[in-house]
Amino acid sequence: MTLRRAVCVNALPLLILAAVAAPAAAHSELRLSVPAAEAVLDCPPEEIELHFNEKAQLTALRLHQVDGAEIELPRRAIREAASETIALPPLPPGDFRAEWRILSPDGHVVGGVIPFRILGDCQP
Ligand SMILES: [Cu+2]
Repeated sequence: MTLRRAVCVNALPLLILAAVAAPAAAHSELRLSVPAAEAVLDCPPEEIELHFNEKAQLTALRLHQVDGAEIELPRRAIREAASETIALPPLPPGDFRAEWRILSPDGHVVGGVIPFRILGDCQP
């Protein structure tokens, strides 16, 4: 009896924490990207990989050269997937920002920016 009461009292703060954390944990998030945010690359990447914590729809991905034009990316079908790999055209050295947006299964839109730098063109 005493033991059971102690367990219940200890479980209460955990339950409150879980209730507070639930809304934030409900929507999808970016777990990993390649290139990573703030990456400094010797050579231009040939693709961008986005890995999410669950299946989500990548509804937008835009790539800009900082102080430059938007770089056109290949068209792709929007699907539900835990990761996406997007082929890139040849990129020059410089600073870039990849802006992504996903639609979570819970209906929330989540987005972010991955800034990265390319140092060289690595042409033979
Ligand atoms: Cu959500």
